[in-house]
Order: sequence, then structure tokens, then C-alpha cells
Amino acid sequence: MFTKFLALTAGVILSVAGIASANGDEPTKFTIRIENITKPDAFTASNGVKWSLAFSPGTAVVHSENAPIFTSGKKDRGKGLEAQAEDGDPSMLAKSLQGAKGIKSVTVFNTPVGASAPGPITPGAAYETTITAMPGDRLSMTLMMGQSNDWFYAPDERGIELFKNGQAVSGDMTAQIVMWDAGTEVDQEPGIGSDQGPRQKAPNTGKAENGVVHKIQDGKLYSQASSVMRVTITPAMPAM
Ligand SMILES: [Ca+2]
Ligand SMILES: [Ca+2]
Repeated sequence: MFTKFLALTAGVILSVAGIASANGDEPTKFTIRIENITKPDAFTASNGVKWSLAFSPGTAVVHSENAPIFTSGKKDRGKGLEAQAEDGDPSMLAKSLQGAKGIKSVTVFNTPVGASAPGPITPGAAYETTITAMPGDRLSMTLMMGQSNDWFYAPDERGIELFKNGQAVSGDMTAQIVMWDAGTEVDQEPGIGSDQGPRQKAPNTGKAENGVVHKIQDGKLYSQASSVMRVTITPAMPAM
């Protein structure tokens, strides 16, 4: 009886240890892919000018804190989100997040797949980056809506859950991405505004908005991330 009990206990412990390790006791590596699924000249401005939508370089942030980058309904924190949203430059944001409370890692993605130099992803192009995370970690990411004054795509401020019940998530996460207005620059019509990324004379040019970070829900195609991009998360298979 005693021997049988011991054997049973050992068996249970072994199997629990096995599950824990397969579920991410070890850090899990994820590949994040962001594709621009729009077509060239897909949009037409009110003056008849056709324009293409591109997305800027951005950041991928692994964190355990909620809202590491912004809070919906609050003013921009002045830590670099403005340059990300207005000029497509994630470097200041990445620098300020590095080592901040609850931040596990900060990655900048700036070079399209197959390109040799940093630049935006134009229609059909993609960024790919890898991150490492443990159960409980979440992913926030930012990239600029390239034809805007201060609009950016990002998940809800809490970020994307990278694990569910200890299991790494996998697949298309675009439904969790939202288009936000950083509240830092007054909006002009997308695609033709003189102070927007592709046309402004210098970075940080445009009328200050003094507003708050808020979602844009105007029913436009580019405001719905799933209409213009695809974000896929693929965990590496655990080593057997
Ligand atoms: Ca704005
Ligand atoms: Ca501007």
C-alpha cells in the first residue's frame, strides 16, 4: 500500500513538472508579423488625389504592467509617443520605456522584410520582429498611420495577452488592434494634409492639439486595423 502511494505521488509530480515546462516555464519566443494589406492608391481624398497608406517603424513592448505606453482619455505622457504618432519615429518612446517599471523588453522594428534599410511598410510590405515572454506577460505595440498628423495603431492600453491558461497564444491578433489619435496634433484630412508625415517640412510640425489619447471610430477603412493590416503572432514550438 505504502509503495503504491509513493509510486503514484512520483508519477503525479513528474507529470505536473512536464506540463509546467511545456506551458512556458521557460521563456517562449514569438515572431510578430505586421503586414500592410492595402493596395497602392487605395484611397481618394476629397480633392480627388489618390493616396497610398503606409505604416511607420514602431515598437513591440513586452510588459507585465497595464498601460505602459498611454492611457485612453488621458494626455500623452511626453515620453516619445508623440514622435511615434506624428513622425513615425519610435526611438524616443523605445528609449524611455527601456528599463521602466513592469517593462520586460522593448524592441524597435524599422526595416521591412527583404529591405536593406529602415523605412515604412508600403502596401504589400511587412515588418517582422521576435520577442521573448513568460506566462503573464503582455504585448503592446505602436506604429504610425503614415498619412495622418498623430494617429497610431496599437492594441488596447493593457496590451495583447501572450498566454492564455499558461499556453502561448498563436495566430491572427489584428482584431485587438485599434487606431488611436495621440491628441498631440490637430488633424488634417488624411492623405493630403500639409503637416502630415510624408508632407510636413520637418518632424514635429503642425498645430498643437492639447487633447487626450483616444480611439478613432469614424467608420473609415483606415480606422479599422483589420481592413488595412494583419498582425500575426507565432510562438516557437517548445524544444522536445
Ligand atoms: Ca490629433
Ligand atoms: Ca506633423
